[in-house]
Amino acid sequence: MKKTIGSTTAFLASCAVLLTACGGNNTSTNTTSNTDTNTATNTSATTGVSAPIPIGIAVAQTSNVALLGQEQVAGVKIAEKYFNEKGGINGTKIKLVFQDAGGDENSAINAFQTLINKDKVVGIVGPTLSQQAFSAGPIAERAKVPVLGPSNTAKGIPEIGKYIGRVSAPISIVAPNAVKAAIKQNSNIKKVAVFYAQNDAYSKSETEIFQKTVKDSGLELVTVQKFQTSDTDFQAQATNALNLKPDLIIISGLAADGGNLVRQLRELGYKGTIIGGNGLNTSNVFTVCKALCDGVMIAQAYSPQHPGEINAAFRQAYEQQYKKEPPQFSAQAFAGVQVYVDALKALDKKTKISTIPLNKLRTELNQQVLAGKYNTPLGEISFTPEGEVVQKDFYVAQIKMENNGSNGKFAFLK
Ligand code: 1QQ
Repeated sequence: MKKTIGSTTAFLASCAVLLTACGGNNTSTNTTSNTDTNTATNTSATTGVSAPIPIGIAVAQTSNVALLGQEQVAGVKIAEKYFNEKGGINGTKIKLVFQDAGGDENSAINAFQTLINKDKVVGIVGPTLSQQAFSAGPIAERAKVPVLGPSNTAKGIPEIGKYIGRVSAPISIVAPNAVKAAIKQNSNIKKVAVFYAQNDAYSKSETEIFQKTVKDSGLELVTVQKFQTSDTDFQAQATNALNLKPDLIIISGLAADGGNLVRQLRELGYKGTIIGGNGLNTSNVFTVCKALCDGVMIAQAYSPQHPGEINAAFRQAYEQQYKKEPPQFSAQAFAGVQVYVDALKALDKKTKISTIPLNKLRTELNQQVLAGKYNTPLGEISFTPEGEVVQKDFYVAQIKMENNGSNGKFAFLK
């Protein structure tokens, strides 16, 4: 794991600006290793990639964002085992290389730099947040390393560059489903209060979509309240909103802040419907809002019920290990690894990838990723030329807590 101390952080931050001075096959990432020479032998720019084939994973393993990132780690680990047991890349195993992308932009930049320059990965799955992707993505774009965002849902992610795609469907497609489901469940909804974290790119993007959907659905948007993802006390905003007597409250934030906001709204006596955005889409919110999480509705880009062999295998492996149904973030992260595996297999059939120099392989992999169709646990997906995921099926789930207030589940709505 990286250390981000003092001058190293400053150095990497300046790399982000001055990429030409820092990129390429350098030894700049002295954050992790004083034996950089050992990484240059088999996976250098000229000799091709040796077995096992390194795929980089840069998701949040620490910070509050790890509430979301740990589900991604679970998903990719299942993918690594599953695809290696199926023969890897036409007989050559893959190896996931993890660098903690933490919860902020600098940690994601550091993780990307290390994966690109030291670990010499063929492609990256990460980071966790759109907020981080807008900073870390350009690093990979400049180095011509493919990136698949496993959970970046804000507007504008594929547009970061030619090498930046995502397997996470954009919020503009996913989020409106929750509003439709809420109206279907309660036709008396008229007044809507919206909350969002103003320091987070996904939250800002999602609230725009939610607000538009509310208006387009003929509902009255009575207030828009702002907070920070670092906030723990929401009394002022919650009181402001509740004074306006909303029948529906929609929250775009992350798990810790979003969960606390749900709890405080209920503690203040709010009885109406609550929709949570993608940042609340984890059973890790259960420990935050406990019994008061009950009833929160969240749109989904994955259902554990999705038919097909690969989802059955993924689900079985997940349930065996974690004793619960796989969540969306795990399924999307699995799909990210799968896209690389399937694309590498296709490339390898044309030219043995062990003979392709790393720089060339990264570029060819990027092209192959965009060209393919993938039968994943999310269903069949493909990509637009910009790297936007094309996916068919979306769902809405509602949190059902058990009376003890610590266990619960996401119940999928019909
Ligand atoms: C984004 C998101 C987050 C909620 C993912 C964890 O959707 O940052 O785009």
